[in-house]
Amino acid sequence: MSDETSARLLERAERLLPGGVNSPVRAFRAVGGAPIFIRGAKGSKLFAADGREYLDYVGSWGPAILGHAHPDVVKAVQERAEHGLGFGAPTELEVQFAEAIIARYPSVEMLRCVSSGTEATMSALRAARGFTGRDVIVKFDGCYHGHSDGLLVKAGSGLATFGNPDSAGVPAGVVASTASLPFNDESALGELFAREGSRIAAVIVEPVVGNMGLVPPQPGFLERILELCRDHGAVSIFDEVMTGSRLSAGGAQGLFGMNPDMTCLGKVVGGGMPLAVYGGKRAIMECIAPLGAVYQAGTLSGSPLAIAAGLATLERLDAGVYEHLEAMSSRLQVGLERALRDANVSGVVQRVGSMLTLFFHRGPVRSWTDAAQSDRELFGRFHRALAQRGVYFPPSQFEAAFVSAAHSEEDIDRTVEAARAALEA
Ligand code: HOZ
Repeated sequence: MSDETSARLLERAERLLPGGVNSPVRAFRAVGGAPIFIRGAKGSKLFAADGREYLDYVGSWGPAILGHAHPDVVKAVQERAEHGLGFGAPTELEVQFAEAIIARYPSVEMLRCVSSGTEATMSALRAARGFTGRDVIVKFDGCYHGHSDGLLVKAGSGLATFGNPDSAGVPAGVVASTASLPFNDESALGELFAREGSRIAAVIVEPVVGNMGLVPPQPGFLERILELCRDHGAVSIFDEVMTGSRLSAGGAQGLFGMNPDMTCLGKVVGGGMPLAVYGGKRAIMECIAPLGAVYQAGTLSGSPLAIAAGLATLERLDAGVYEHLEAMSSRLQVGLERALRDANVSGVVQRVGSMLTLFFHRGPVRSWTDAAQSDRELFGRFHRALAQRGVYFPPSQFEAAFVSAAHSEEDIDRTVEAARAALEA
């Protein structure tokens, strides 16, 4: 649903920006609606341009784990801004940030800051190729790792939403060395390694997928990735841009007790600012310039404002916050499951920690093949009906919803009531 103010703004925007937006999923086309323009946000609430209020489960697509405009995060950015917005030179803050990440991610011995998740995954793969001297990278269908050329193969999320599994404008030669396999399929991975193991530079995976909707790994799947990489001298990369410091202080790898060779972080660790990280084993990271021959650079990398927001966020993510996130998210899951049952609608709610998806699919959804069978038409109707009732859910069947520390029991109960009415509408 869109209000008149948003409709007017969209008309202006569409003349100037492709689809009126700066990132495709925001256009709401996947749910047959029009985007709601946002004026501001506080805690669990978004305020639309027309003044309407929404309970938010997009959370800026993940970063707003403490809720929007958390006073300590805002204060940290304001205080930092007084001292200059960026210098293109090292700061003590970057060192503190690297220490904070390494303390939370034992698998990361050395890291580099970049400005977006796309940059992090793209650079991690370059490092892995430089380190191994090999070309082939392996990903999984429905996993999205940003929009760099070599990764736009069966990449879930926005691409899948638009029924466009691969992007135009990507040379065939670039994706020729990307293999995409079914997620959760250990035998397909084993067979590929048996055939091509000596050519594989890296396997990159979202350890808990957020970009085909929320799909958890089957027991043993991630372990098998790490084992095959180890046995064949390939680099294992966990793309924790969505899950990092959200599923636990140490991300999905902290939750599962795993030790990948490399990790990509973004969203939460940047506290809502443009900041992402790639890091991992020292021997791999020492391939990065100026220590090694793998080049990667960025004027805004390590922006002091972004680092200040990231540090302020990480410092507030204590055990109490994760307990609250779990309690609220589980309450939401149970409420949505009951609402589905009572409305006699076929659907499944998949959740890990504070990330969840209601699939209009009988479930379980274990792979992209499963996710793609969801009833997207029904999701679109559900989404529009929720928005009419003041609940802002991710505008695609293939995106995870995020609960924040600012969501209260009352927020969750209101959301469940809205979902109940939306399912019965
Ligand atoms: N890449 C995000 C979805 N997985 C969308 C980001 C945005 O539109 O801001």
